[in-house]
Amino acid sequence: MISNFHSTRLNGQNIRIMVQRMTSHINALHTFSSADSFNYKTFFAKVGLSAKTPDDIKKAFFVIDQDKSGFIEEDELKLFLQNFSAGARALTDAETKAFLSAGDSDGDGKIGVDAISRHGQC
Ligand SMILES: [Ca+2]
Repeated sequence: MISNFHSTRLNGQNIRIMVQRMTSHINALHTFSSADSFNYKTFFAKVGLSAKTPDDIKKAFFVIDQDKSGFIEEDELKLFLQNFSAGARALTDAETKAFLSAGDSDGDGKIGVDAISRHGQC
């Protein structure tokens, strides 16, 4: 048998489409269209990430982690909503900091994939 490992590798475009489909029938972004209205718990619940498997959540994480550093840094977090819709606004500084502090369990100023997975489970 020839391994099909390579055909199952993460594909950014496919993941992006998957994430967009998740949001297409739930107008989650509209809920947070005004400044400082963003709440990551409500957002995860609305897009259905709360009900996804850890693998699904990790796939979403790697879309947000644009430079593939393994962490979501403040800049990436700020543009978080634009991964779901290109026309979405950037988070405000207050929203970004609140989101960051919620996911930054060890105080290093960035969110690791494990932290995101934990959030998806709650
Ligand atoms: Ca990163």
